[in-house]
Amino acid sequence: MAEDGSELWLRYEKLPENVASNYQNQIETLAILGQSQTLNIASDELQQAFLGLTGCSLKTDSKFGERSIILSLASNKSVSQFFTKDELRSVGDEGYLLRTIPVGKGSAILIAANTDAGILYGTFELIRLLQTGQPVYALEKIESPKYDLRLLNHWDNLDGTVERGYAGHSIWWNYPKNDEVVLQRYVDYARANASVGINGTVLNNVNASPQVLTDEYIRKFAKVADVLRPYHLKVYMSVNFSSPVVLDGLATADPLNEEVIKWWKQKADDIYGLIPDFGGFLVKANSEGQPGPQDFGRTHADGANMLAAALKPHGGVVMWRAFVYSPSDTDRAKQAYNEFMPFDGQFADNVIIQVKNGPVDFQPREPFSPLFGAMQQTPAMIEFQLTQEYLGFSNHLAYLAPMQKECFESDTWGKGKESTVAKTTDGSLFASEKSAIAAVANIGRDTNWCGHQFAQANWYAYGRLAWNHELALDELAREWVRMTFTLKPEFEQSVVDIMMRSREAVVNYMTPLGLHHLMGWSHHHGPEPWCEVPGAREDWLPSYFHKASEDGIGFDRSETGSKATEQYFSPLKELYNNKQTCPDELLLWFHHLPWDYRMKSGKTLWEELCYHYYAGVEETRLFQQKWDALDGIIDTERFAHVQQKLKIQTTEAIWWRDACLLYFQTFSKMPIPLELERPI
Ligand code: GCW
Repeated sequence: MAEDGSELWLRYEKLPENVASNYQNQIETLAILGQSQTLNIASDELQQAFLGLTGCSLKTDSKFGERSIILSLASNKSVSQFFTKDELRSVGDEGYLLRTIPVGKGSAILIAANTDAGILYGTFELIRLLQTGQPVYALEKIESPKYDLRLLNHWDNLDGTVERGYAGHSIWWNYPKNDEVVLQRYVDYARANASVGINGTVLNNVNASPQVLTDEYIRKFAKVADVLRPYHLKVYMSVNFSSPVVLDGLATADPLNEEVIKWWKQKADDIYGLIPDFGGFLVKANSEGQPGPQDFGRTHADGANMLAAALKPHGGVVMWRAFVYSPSDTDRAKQAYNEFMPFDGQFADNVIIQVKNGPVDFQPREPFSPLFGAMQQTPAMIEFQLTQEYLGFSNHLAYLAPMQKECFESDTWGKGKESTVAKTTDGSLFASEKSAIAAVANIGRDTNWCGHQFAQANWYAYGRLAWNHELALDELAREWVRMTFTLKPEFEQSVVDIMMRSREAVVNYMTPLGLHHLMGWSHHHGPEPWCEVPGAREDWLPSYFHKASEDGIGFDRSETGSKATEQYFSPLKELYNNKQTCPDELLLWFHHLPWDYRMKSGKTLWEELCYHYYAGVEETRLFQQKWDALDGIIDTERFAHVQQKLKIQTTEAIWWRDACLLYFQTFSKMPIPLELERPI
């Protein structure tokens, strides 16, 4: 067993003796009814897991009996008596039934599905139950995913660097030659994703190089696709809108030009010739300097629909990003909505609009993007960020599932009460051909994949939530801790507690009360609320967002300011508009308030700010204490790694707190409350 984190949560370490022997008594053989590469993978994984966890191997058989685990397509006659047609229909193409069935005088565990993919997902669910020490004698699960397309986006450049990557170089591009190691890495990547239900991956940066569409790179994509395919993981590509001009010298990339249309059609045909199950294109257009249809006086709909038409005959989709803003008088938080709403309903049915969870840019806390709930004629998908561009890189422990849950559960009021972001995107409120969700990956070539052992939890939990956004956060944390570290309750309790508090801690020491975008210029590391860059775009500077001056702090987006609140439905609009009802967590996102403004707590705004910044730092100290107390429970290597990271986190939390408060104090001219600065 490696102790470096390389196995992620798929560590099949021996369980405590009583748990292991319990499983041995209940499970003896593995019956595989059918033949396919995916079934072989499922069976190998289960055997490997069972052996590791119990110390005992499973005998395989083509028939089942008492104490079998049965992997079977539902169409197989010998299992069809164990479920109804309705149940089968309800699990769809990717779901499964996991059920204890009576066999002879005893019982067996049946994993049945309509497809091999469903069996693979069901197998990983059973493995998860075994790994976490759950009882398996009366299983009854009928599962299917909430989103159809569940993707990772890699911001990986072809030279091997990773934009906003903090875990080493790209796992996809520019490897030194060593095929075997690389291929094994891809297999492990595919296993990890299959184990949490992720079924698609974009292999290159949204700031896309046109080169990906050369034969050389299409072949490289195909090679990866061949490895990922049996794990039910499809490959997608980010494309550059100027590709026809750059690669083949066309005079224009105008999406209505015949030559251009033909060019993309041919490219799509070439890709599908090599990758028959290719997923589709992800496009960042007319955003942060990327080319797009607007360069030719055309619209987002013109651009997206042209690409969609090229992919349509092959069943591919276009994920068209709504991350657009330009230096203008309009509040940056309003721009995506303004640009996209006029086209709602004008996109082809295989276009999905990919919208960042918040209206600005992956900040530790933002309100949800007002496009959710508002775009009712065009499918919208959420884009989360797992790589911690704004949450301490791979140095800070920040369990992001609570942030994702906050977004899922936000009520948009788009169709009245309970029109949550989840429901407006998963196909349950607005009809869509395919519902989808994506997250920017935090994965690199580091041995432990994600830079920080705990960043693995974000990959894990994202996949699980994409499968079912209703899963409980602490449950998810608990299962990840058990799979990744140990079943020992004292460890689990402390570590789950740290995880559950961690995101709020980051918000507090970086950007409390709705503040945002206070980070360092360009690299985004550490605080720089004072940042000024001669000639720089105003909407890239922290002062654009915090607007601190002697009269107060915060961005007035209410009706007396930029009126961004108008992009939300009632009664949310009114709630945000009114500083009395606006939740504290978003107060300075929506309001500019004087330093002595009286908060709900009775404190002044300045004092409240100080309390939040100090509380954030205290939390990181608490995390250190809690972790230190666990010394000796897990392997030294991972223990020391986390211990060291937590030290950095505390140091940087202090840096954030002091930098922000001392800078803001130059305007507030108020003292830091004595009980904070000089605690007895
Ligand atoms: O968050 C910003 C990042 C850019 C990124 C961009 C985007 C890939 O700072 O690095 O570019 O968002 O999402 O397109």
